[in-house]
Amino acid sequence: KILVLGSCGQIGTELVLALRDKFGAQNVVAADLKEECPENLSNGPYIRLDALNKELVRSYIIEQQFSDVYLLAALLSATAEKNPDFAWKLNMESLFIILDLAKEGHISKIFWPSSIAVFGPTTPRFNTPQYTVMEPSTVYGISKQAGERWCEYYYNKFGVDVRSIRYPGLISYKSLPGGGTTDYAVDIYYKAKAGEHFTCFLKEDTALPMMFMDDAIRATIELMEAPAEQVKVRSSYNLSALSFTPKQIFESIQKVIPSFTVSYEPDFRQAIADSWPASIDDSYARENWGWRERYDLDKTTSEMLKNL
Ligand code: VAH
Repeated sequence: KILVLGSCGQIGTELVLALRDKFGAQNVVAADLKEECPENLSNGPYIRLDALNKELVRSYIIEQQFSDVYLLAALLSATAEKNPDFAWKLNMESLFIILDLAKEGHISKIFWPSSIAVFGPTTPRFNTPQYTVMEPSTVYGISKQAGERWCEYYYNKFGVDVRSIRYPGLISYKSLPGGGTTDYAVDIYYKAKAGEHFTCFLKEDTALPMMFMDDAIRATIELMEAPAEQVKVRSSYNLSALSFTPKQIFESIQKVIPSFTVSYEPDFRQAIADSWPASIDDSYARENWGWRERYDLDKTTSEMLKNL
C-alpha cells in the first residue's frame, strides 16, 4: 500500500494517477490539506492529512502499514521566498516525521523530491555535475539541500531506504503548477491554447533545465522500483531531459500556432532563475538505474497543446 502526501500538487496529482494505474487504485491513498477529494483523484481513496500533524501522520501510517510513502508536500521557490519561516517548517519538519517513521520500521521505502534549486550562483551553470559546489540562495533551495543531507544521513546511519530526484522545471497539463519559478513554461501553453498573448516573467534568454511531466513520473517510479543496491546516490539524483529558454519554447509553440505572441517582463523570479543551472549532467541516474528521457521540446509542445 502506498501513501502520497501532497497529492494535490503539480507532481502529486500525476504521481497518484500513475501509481494507481500501476498498482491498483485502491492501493494508493492520496492525502492533502483539502477537505474534499479533488475530482481528478476520485478514482481511489483520499484522506485529508496535514503533513505537519505529527500525531495524526504517525498514527495513520502506523495503523495503515504503508510500504511506500511519497512526501511531496512543500512550498516551491517563488512562494517560499514570500513565506520563509513556514517554507522551512513545512519542507523540513514533514521530512523528519516520515524519516523517523521509516527509522522505526513503519515504512519500507520513501520518495522525497529535491530540485535543481539546491544549486546556487557559484555552481557551474552548464552540464551541472552530480557532485559540485552547492550554495543555494533561495529558501526553497536551502531547504532542499538540507533535506538531501538528512536523507543521506538516515540512509547511512539507520538504513532508511529513502530515494530522491533533483527535479528540473516540470511541464504538465493534468495539474496546475503552484508557485514555481519554472512555471512560466506551463503558463505559456495555457495562454497559447487560449489564443492569448503571453507575458513572460523571465528574460527571453534565461535557459533552465526542464522536463515533461510524463518523463518525471516515469523516472520517479523507475527509481523507486530499482533494486536498492543500484541506488548509489542517497542524497538526490540529478535528472534532466530538456534545457531551453523562453524564446526557444515560444518558437516551438509558434511553429504550431503562428499567431501566438509573447513579451518579456522579468520580475523577482528572474534572480531565482539566474541562480540556477542552465543545464544538468544526469549521468549517475543513467548509469545507476538506466534513466533515459523520451520527450524533447517539440514533442512536449505537441502533447501540451493537444491535451490542454
Ligand atoms: C520551482 N518548479 O520552480 C519548482 C522547481 C526547479 C524548479 O523546484 O520552484
